[in-house]
Amino acid sequence: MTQDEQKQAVARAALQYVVDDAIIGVGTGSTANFFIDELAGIRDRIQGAVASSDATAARLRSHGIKVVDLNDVTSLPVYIDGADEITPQGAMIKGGGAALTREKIVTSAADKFVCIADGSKLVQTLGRFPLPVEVIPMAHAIVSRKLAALGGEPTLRLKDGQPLVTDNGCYILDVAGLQIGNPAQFEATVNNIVGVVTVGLFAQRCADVALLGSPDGVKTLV
Ligand code: ABF
Repeated sequence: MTQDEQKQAVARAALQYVVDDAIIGVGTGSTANFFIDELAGIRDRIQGAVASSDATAARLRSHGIKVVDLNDVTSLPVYIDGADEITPQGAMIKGGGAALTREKIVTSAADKFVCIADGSKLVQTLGRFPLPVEVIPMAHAIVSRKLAALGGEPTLRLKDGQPLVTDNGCYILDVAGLQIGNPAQFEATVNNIVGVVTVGLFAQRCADVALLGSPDGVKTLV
């Protein structure tokens, strides 16, 4: 199976976790987009979806799926989203799609986090993918220095030559050169740096289920 075929297969497999008559959380990225396209086929079974980005909200609406404000729900039975890296224990690096803050917020409201990813995302140790860190614009230089002091190689994410601005009006530092042996501890450390909005480590709250593509089908982890 190609990478896209794996993404489509795990997106289709994730439909089994959709709860009838519920409002569900939906993530961001190409794999999440495959899921949204599959969800369209059963859109009458759900009441709507909370989106983790403006891009996801637009795609949901294009399929006639009602987009619900997170402030209008008390909890979500399930959140389905991709990842940039995931360990066999379900700890993830997320944020390659610049939606890490809203993804983490929606994750926090979900009873069950179902991660969907092609097999290339499975790693034993997180860090080969540069760790995204969303920061308040005025603090990107000082946070960058503090991340370098932790052993990272931070780079300000650019778009068309200018700092990329997230849906929340913030910047992103991508931190290369890390081997994150204790993801939950490193998540707490980076969270405590003043000026950091969100670190793209999902380890204090891992995926509850991981559907991973492989050359011979979908494997369920965690
Ligand atoms: C999103 O899924 C992001 O956190 C992450 O960057 C992305 C993975 O992208 P893709 O599914 O396109 O590989 O949740």
